Amino acid sequence: MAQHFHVLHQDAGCRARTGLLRTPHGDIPTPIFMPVGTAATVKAMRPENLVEAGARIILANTYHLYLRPGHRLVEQMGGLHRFMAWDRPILTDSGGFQVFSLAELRTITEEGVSFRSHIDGSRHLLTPELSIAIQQALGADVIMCFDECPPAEAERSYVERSLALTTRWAARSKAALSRRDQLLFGIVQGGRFPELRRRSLEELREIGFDGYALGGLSVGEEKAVMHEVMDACSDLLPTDHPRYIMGIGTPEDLVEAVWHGYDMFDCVMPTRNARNGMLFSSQGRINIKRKEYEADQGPIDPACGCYVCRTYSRAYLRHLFRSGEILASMLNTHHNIAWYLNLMERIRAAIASNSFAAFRQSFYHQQTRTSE
Ligand code: PRF
Ligand code: ZN
Repeated sequence: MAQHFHVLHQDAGCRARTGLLRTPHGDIPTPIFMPVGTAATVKAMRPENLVEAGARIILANTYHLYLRPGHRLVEQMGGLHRFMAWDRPILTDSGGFQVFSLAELRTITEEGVSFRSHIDGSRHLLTPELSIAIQQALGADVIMCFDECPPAEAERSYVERSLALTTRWAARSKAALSRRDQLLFGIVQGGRFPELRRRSLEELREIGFDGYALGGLSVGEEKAVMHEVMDACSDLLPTDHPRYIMGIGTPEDLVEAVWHGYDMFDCVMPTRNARNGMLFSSQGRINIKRKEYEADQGPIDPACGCYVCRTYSRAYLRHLFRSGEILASMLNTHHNIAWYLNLMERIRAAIASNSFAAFRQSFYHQQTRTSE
């Protein structure tokens, strides 16, 4: 039994479970959603707003913080928690995804990935050892192995070689670890091929990690493929370790992933969409710039008890957004994060009462409204 994770309750009717993840900065109830704070800030949110919105753990990115302001500077400033004035848990991603989605002129070798910064064009070589050194300097509670995330359309032979490389990088990531207080998670790759996913997972379990993540999902594949991969890995994942799906997703994705037995999630969707005026509600998505909200005195979501819904009308939020006001991003982000975290709370309550399968059914019926 892993000391840092406990399953609290296994739903009697499906694979969903609640759990508790212990970290140096406190315990986290699972299933949990982690708002994304790429550059040591969840855009438009002060830490106290995050706490008010119910955030228990946030995610930050190795790739961005290494390039700017530099991990040694963050370390000198007392580490990431002190630097950004957030004293709850943080998870850092390894850079193994951002380097593929953002960097220019990438070359992958056994050693690592050499690339040019998307900020100033400077050349760098990111390796498993450097990724771990950066993540140790930043000092997050949970850190990730350095991996290769192949594109959704990559052919089988490529994915097969790629996952073998990811396994070797995972072993090097673990060997590079010198701090004992951080949890290290392995990342399962293998693309859309269930048998490659299983191979990747078996190889990672052989090495042994504090938690296991599914990478390479939500990169443009069909939903059915994503569900098939979640399903294929579910049985092979150790039940007494946390299971994290990286970079998902929509509220529907989260419900589906929990149903398959996964515990941790992150996605830019609630924060990024908020800045574009797309708001979540219990009746589906709302596009706040639409004319229909011009004189709407109601809150974004009558079923949401967040600060924004308690205080402001749709009419005011529409006005702020159309005027390009900074406050629009702040309030919209606050609501979307609170809404996502409230969804996770309702998910945990449903599991605790063995009624998650019913919750899932009624959730699909409710989320009917779509935004355009
Ligand atoms: N690897 C890493 N981070 C990630 C991903 C991945 O495959 C994804 C894919 N959805 C998001 N973030 N290291
Ligand atoms: Zn709200």
